Amino acid sequence: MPEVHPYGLPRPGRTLVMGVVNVTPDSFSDGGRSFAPQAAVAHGLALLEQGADIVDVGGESTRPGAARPTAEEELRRVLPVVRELAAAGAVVSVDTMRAEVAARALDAGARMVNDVSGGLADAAMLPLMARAQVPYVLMHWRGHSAGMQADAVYRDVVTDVVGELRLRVEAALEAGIPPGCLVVDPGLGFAKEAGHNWELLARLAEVGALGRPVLVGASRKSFLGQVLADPATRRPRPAPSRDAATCAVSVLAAAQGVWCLRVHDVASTLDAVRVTARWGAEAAHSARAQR
Ligand code: PMM
Repeated sequence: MPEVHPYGLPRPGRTLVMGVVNVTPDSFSDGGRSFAPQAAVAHGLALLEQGADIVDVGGESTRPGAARPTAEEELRRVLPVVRELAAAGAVVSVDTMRAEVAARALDAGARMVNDVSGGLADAAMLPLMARAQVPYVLMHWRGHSAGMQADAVYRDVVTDVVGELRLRVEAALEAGIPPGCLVVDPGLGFAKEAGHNWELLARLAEVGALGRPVLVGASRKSFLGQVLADPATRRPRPAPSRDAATCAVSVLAAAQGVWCLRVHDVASTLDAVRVTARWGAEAAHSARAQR
């Protein structure tokens, strides 16, 4: 994985932990628990207390099949939450595909933009990010949630995802976004079947070969629920009970040098990445001593 860091964000010497604050009525993984702006702010503050390096505030559910809110509704959901969390000292990322929402959130104190469409959903997004010059996550994406699982067709999922992400990085650079702002994300669960997600995780180094910091969002996703299915009923494990599995993915991804993990349960992943960093430092030290 590349040893590069996006401009202006914390560098604690380990993988960063981004806590999820969904301001949506229908997020699959927390059942819309933080929907009311005040509840979302309280949730964000709790994640900060747990040690989140970044809090990611989103007002659009990207659950497969989800309908989109209007831009006005998305703004109504995210702006008060961004404003309050930024005022409380949080490094706030805004999870949006809309340039207007990104711009207003940056004005309200957000310091980073997480665009699950990699700049494909809104033609105004890349020019905005070229002007804003803040960290910008380009996620692999093939279309809006309503029909995205029909696009989960690949020759070789890792080669195809890396190739499509490379095109997004090139488009971002051509638009004038500084390379030091760009982060890439393989987009687990977005136009991906469970097997595709596992293949991407097992071959994360190929995503890192794009030369940009890598963000991974595996937290509580359904491919983990499938692995943990009840052996008797074959029913997948429900989302709120997938945190230990998420933590296992966090360890394995951090050990591969992933820059940031986007998770719901910050405390467990923070412990995991701290242990992984300590282990990695010891392994590097031993390797040097044996030389
Ligand atoms: N996943 C979700 C939402 N935003 N952003 C990035 N960069 N990567 C992801 O994998 C990602 C994301 C969907 O998960 P949620 O509904 O649990 O927030």
